[in-house]
Amino acid sequence: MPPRIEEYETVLTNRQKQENIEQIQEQVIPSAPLVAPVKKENENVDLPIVWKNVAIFIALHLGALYGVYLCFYAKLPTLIFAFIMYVLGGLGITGGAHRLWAHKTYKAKLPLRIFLAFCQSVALQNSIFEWCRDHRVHHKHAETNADPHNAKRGFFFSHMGWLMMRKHPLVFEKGARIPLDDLLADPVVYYQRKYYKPIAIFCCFVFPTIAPMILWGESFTVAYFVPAILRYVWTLHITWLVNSVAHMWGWKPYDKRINPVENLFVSLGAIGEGFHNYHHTFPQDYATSEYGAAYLNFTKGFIDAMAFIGQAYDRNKMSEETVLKRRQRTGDLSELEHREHDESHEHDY
Ligand code: ST9
Ligand code: ZN
Ligand code: ZN
Repeated sequence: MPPRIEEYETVLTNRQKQENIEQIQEQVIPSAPLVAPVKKENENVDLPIVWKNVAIFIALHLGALYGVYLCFYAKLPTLIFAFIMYVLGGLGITGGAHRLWAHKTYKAKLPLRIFLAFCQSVALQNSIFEWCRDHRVHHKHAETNADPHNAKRGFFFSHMGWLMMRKHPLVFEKGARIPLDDLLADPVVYYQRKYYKPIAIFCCFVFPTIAPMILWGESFTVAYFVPAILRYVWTLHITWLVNSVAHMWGWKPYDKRINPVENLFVSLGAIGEGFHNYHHTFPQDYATSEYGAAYLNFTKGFIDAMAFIGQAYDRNKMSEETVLKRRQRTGDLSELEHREHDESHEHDY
């Protein structure tokens, strides 16, 4: 039986409604997809800027500039103390958050873990837990949008821009699959995370300010702006260089297919963390480098000294043979060929 005239009308009105909706969608959002988009690993999405963080970083940098000026008026012990705080904060990041907790390249006894957690708090770079969570996602998904500081998004983003905007949805999605139970199983990591704000404010700002005032009578202004603010901003930039410069400019002797590079300048500042091509190739190596403490790797020297007094143990090191095989398989061999003719070089591959 043919459909009645009212049924035709209903069908027509529905069709018109659908066409209207599509027309409106095209006008309002010209390229609006009618189905949910599939997120690709390197697809860019606009993420909101976190203006509060922008303001904090501007204030910190202005304070650091004032700190540079005040260096000329600081007492010598204050300058030495500021340098020591930089190295301690650095060790908390390199020997603690990075090599001990994020990559489990060696084991440490409780006193050393407490010391490293104090140092990591001096550096104020988020709690050990949060630092390691971002860093593990960085290694697993390097140079994709799931990498919190994806170097493919440019120098500024990978250096510090990523801390001034919301994270890409893929960071949460892929990050949720990264195992982190081992971190919270360590009471040092657990309690540092639980009381992170007061701990970090005390270690990064209060302690470096009051110690020079009490111990050798430094003025509040100099103590606050030099060993606290200037030293903090300096340590941040040195750390960030590993994510920016050491993902862009340098050599790739171990794996030429990846972005991370060996950069001696970064290694010098980051007390041994600029051997980034090696580190991304062999993340389980406690030295994060083929080379020892004498070769711009202060952190390795520190861990070895801790092993000597029984505080560190089970240090993982790649064998020379494994490293050489990997270099031959995936490394940039142009450097190897060059070295074959250089008889004075330490490493004869
Ligand atoms: C800083 C860190 O500077 C620097 C790290 C550098 C790393 C370098 C590594 C290089 C190797 C080592 C070399 C060391 C050399 C050292 C040399 C020293 C001399 N996975 O983050 P939220 C979830 S910090 C899974 O707020 P938004 C999670 O549920 C400087 N899930 O995202 C989380 O909740 P909760 C001081 C994840 O809202 C929730 O999402 N700090 C992951 O997009 C929300 O997380 C700052 O400047 C993940 N990876 O905000 C800014 N991530 O935490 C601090 C998140 O409760 N950060 N989730 O579990 C912020 O303000 C915000 O994170 C944001 C993003 C605005 C950046
Ligand atoms: Zn790492
Ligand atoms: Zn990296």
